[in-house]
Amino acid sequence: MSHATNITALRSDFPILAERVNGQPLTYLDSAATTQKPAAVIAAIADYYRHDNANVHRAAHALADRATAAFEEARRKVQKLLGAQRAHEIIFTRGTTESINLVAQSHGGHRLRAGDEILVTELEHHSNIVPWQLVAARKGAKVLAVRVTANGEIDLDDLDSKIGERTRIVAVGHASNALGTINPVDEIVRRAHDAGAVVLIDGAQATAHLDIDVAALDVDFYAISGHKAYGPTGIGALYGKESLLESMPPWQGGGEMIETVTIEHTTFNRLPFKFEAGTPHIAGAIGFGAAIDYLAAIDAQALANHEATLLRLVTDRLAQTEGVRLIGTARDKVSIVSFLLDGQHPHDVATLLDQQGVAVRSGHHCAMPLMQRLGIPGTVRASLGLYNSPADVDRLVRAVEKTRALLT
Ligand code: C6P
Repeated sequence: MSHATNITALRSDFPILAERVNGQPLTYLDSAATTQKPAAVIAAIADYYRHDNANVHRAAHALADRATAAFEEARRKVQKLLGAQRAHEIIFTRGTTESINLVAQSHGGHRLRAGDEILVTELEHHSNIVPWQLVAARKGAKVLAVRVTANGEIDLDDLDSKIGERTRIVAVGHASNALGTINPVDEIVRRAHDAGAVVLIDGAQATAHLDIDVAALDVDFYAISGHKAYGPTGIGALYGKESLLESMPPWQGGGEMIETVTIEHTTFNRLPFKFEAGTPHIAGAIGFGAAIDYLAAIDAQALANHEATLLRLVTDRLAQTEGVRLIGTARDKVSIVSFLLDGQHPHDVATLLDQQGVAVRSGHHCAMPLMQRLGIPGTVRASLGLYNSPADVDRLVRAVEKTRALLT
């Protein structure tokens, strides 16, 4: 298959980018919240509902066969995306949040004992903190956090000092949604395994930007969301090592996840269905599969170069803009830049940027412990996707300059 190398030309694959907002052309810089969807993904979802819609794994009729085949094909696409060895190690979920809750409730609920420790970091999204607090409270376990340095990197010395014989689970993001920091997950997996802990990686912000290979990483669990990687909302996946998934009890009961049911007793279905109670988001999985195909047709090196160039450009331009303070200057970053403008509240800045057609996110980015650590209420965050261009960076910088003039 030939791979698209002209990344700039791909912008026209995204119909929404032709929208105007507040009377201005749209400059979409909020891809870390959710990416826009290419026409191929929108078409795959519509085609499924037009031609193949039926429930999966249940009926003997032709449409049910087609829907089931398409759904299981999507699972194999996720398997390939993550580098998993077996398709049944991929569990479809609503997204990263649900994937982490599944592991916390099922694995954590089953294995944790009073006094055990779960290690997260100060960089984590709330989705990789709160599920652990819930299970820790239930089991008498403790959640500890590794410190983050002033430039937004995980302090590996602090990690070493906090991993101990009570550590059962280490849960860490692959890339930070608030600052863009790429974490040294291979090193973290190694150190956690040396201490006998299992490792979950929150891959929400990695999927669209980084190569993922769960087998090479030897990670135990990896959680992702389709909508952060050009797929639809409401669908995501959990990768889990077969041996761990086999040892875990189901976490939700219902149809699909059973083998036999009597009023007194149930035996459970095999993997992955044991963890997929109820009718799944079939169209979502198919749309996610189409997004994976879309990404796979792009030259990975060209895409990485495009995003690295944009990140350098936006970082340099903002650093040179009067009144701007960059937050998070790690060496390795995905294309996310966080900043503050003079003493202005991030929400005020984002509102004025929106009036100029520039969509960014502002606030704590669901990372309140990180904001507390950095001593700030929040940031303005510009996050870039494959469809962004130097012209978008230019519009952002001009809008920031104008905003500063308006506010000061
Ligand atoms: N971050 C952002 O604007 P869900 O909502 O389940 O698809 O993903 C949750 C999640 C988990 N981990 C990380 C690192 C994330 O970035 C997110 C979602 C969005 O940054 C919405 S809060």
